[in-house]
This record gives sequence, C-alpha cells and structure tokens, in this order.
Amino acid sequence: MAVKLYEDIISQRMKAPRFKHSKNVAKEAVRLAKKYGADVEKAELAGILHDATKETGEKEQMELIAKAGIVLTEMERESPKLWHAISGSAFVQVVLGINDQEVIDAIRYHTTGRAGMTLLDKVIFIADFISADRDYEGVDRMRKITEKNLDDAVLEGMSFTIADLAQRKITIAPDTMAGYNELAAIRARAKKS
Ligand code: DGI
Ligand code: FE
Ligand code: FE
Repeated sequence: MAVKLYEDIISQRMKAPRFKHSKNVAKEAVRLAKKYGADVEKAELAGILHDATKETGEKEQMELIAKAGIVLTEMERESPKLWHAISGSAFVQVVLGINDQEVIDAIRYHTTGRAGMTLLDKVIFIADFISADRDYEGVDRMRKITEKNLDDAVLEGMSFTIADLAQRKITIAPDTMAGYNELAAIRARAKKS
C-alpha cells in the first residue's frame, strides 16, 4: 500500500514525536471517515501527510509553495505557523505527485479550516484536534462532541482557536473566520426552527 511508502518518506522529514502524531491523526481520520461516511483511503493519506512539512525549513517551504504556483496573501506571509499547511499541500503535489484535489485541500486547510469545508476537510481538521497524543484542557469535551456531531466539533474547534488567538492578540486567518461564520450561522438557523 502507498501509505507505507509515504510513512517512510515523512518519517525522514520529522522527529519521532511528530511522526507518531501523524500516524495517530491518520488512525483517527480513518475512524472518523468510517463513522461519518468520508473516503477512508483519502482520510488515511491526508492524515499521514498533513504535517509533512511542519519541521521543514522556511526557505524550503517557500520554494515548495512557489513550485506549486501558490501565491500567499500578505497575512499568510506574516503567519509562519500557517505555512506548513500550505507548503504541505504543495509538497504532496510537487514532490509526491499526488493530484487528488480533495486530499490536497484537506492538508491545505487542516490548520485554519475554511468556508465550504468538505467532509474530508472536517475529518482531518478534527482528527488533528483529538488524535491520541492530544492532551490539552478541553480535549475530552472535543472528543465527546465529535461522537455526536462532526459540524459541532468543527465549530467548537474553530471557536477554541479563535478565542485563543484573540486572547494572545495574534492574527486570525480569514479562512478560519469564514469557516466559523458559516457553521455558526447554520447552527443559529437550526436553533430558530
Ligand atoms: O501542526 P499541528 O501542531 O499538529 O497543529 P495545527 O496545524 O493546528 O497548528 C496549530 C498552530 O497553528 C497553533 O500554534 C495555532 C496556529 N493557528 C491555528 N489557526 C490559526 C493559527 N495561527 C494564526 N496566525 N491564525 C490562525 O487562524
Ligand atoms: Fe499541522
Ligand atoms: Fe497535526
């Protein structure tokens, strides 16, 4: 299976703890894909590769992004924490030759989310939040919500991230805000009816 090959490739690009995290995210993504009806193979692939460039130097990340033809917004350029999601999506295209847009997008938006998230986007976003290695305060709550409703979990995760970033006066990506607004509006409408 191709996933084994990809495991070997990324294990050489990161230290043991992050490799372990990547395997945990892939495992959780497979579980969520089965539970919520997403493509299981794509979930495993996007899960194992989602942080492929998290320990890659900034120069190499910028080269990957340029090679993939991606132009960063000014805000993205000024948020190095967001680069690995973008350069990761570039890496899987440019270096691994993956051309499945759903897999590419799930990696690209795994940190910020976005408006119009696909089921696979949501599976990877949440798998990253609740993988076995996560132990932040509130992870139990996230795991409980995830078992009931995936959209509620995504909204909860975005609200958690936005609150944390705002608290620390860090810029919030427009994609994060757009994803949050979309899901919050759907929830408000559902409550009214
Ligand atoms: O790569 P991981 O550590 O597994 O997790 P991740 O891809 O969710 O990255 C989390 C980091 O990204 C965390 O330090 C918060 C930051 N982050 C998430 N959303 C945003 C953000 N940073 C900025 N500037 N803006 C965002 O919208
Ligand atoms: Fe990440
Ligand atoms: Fe991650």
